[in-house]
Amino acid sequence: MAAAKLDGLLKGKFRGCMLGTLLGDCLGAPFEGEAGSKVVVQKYFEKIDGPYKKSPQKRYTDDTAMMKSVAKCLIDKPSMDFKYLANLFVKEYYNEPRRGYGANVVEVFHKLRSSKFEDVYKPAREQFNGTGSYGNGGAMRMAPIPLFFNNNYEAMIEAATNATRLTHTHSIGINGALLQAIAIHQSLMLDPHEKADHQIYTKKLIEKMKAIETEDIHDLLDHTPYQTQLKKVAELLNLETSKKEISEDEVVAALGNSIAALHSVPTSIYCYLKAQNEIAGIETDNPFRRTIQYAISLGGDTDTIAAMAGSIAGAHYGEEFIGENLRKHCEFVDEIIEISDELFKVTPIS
Ligand code: RVK
Ligand code: MG
Ligand code: MG
Repeated sequence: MAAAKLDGLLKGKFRGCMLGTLLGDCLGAPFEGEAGSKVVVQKYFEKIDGPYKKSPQKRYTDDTAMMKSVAKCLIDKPSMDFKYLANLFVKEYYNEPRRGYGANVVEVFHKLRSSKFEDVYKPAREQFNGTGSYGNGGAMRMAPIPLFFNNNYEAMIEAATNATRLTHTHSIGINGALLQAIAIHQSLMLDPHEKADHQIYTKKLIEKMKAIETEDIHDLLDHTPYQTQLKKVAELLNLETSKKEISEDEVVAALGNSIAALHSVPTSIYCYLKAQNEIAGIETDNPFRRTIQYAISLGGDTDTIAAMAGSIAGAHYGEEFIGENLRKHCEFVDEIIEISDELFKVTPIS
């Protein structure tokens, strides 16, 4: 393909991925903590994806707020200055504290500020009696990192690890963020008009997690928990290929829908892969909408699971698959496109 065309394709994928986080977050947030219902969520999407009626825009939450800081850090300091990133997270939080942050992470921000950012990794390390947070807060803000480091896998892993360690030091929290980065990286390489082969896609993820899950995890019996979850993702998708319908309850029982990274990052990957095909009860031809609509239908941590699934789907399909109607209902769309274009501008393209 000609270089200019490839350039345009990648720019659209940057926008798609960043918008994927924003739209999943804004549209999923009203359902956070609920039990999940395909019927209710289908009606909700019919309204917002139907003829436009002016209504208050849905607000983004901590997921987008923190992703914004990761992007700004890469734009201002492309060599990645993690002290600067910690400052951006804290500044963002104190500017707008009511964005639905996790309880633990707020304590980390207080400690970072009161210690004057002396050792930016120390406050997170001290949380939960020294085990650190296993929440999905590292994973939810990942999008800009695999975009910026799309040409350098090793540098992506290092940056994703350090960007997460500022708030999450439990290996479940860190490895969940790495898995999210790897999934976005994989989807970025796909043709927007072709489906990913779910068997190949999950096999590649499992291989990559094999190189990452090498240490014992003190409070878990299974020391390769992400590989275990990814195998379940593959099994569920295989069952569906052989025409067995899997209910939302079965998905939640197998993969989870909680704030824990282990029980939300593999779930998001499943939502994205499953939503490449039609899903009973989800009436749309658009695979991006289907991804976030299905993610929200699972209930639980809806803003974050939809944001993570949305950013993986957006990296695959690009912004042309993200409809105008959905965009109009979310705040900050124009700003995210601007940030995404700035990120694209500073990204080394070989
Ligand atoms: C509110 C015990 C632990 C733990 C550990 C639990 C926003 C705690 C976003 C903690 C995302 C919560 C989400 C979240 C992102 C974590 N032992 N419990 N070792 N580690 N927890 O505070 O940024 O929605 O109950 O670090 O990961 O939309 O409060 O925040 O859904 O997980 O929060 O962990 O949260 P935090 P986060
Ligand atoms: Mg949130
Ligand atoms: Mg959430």
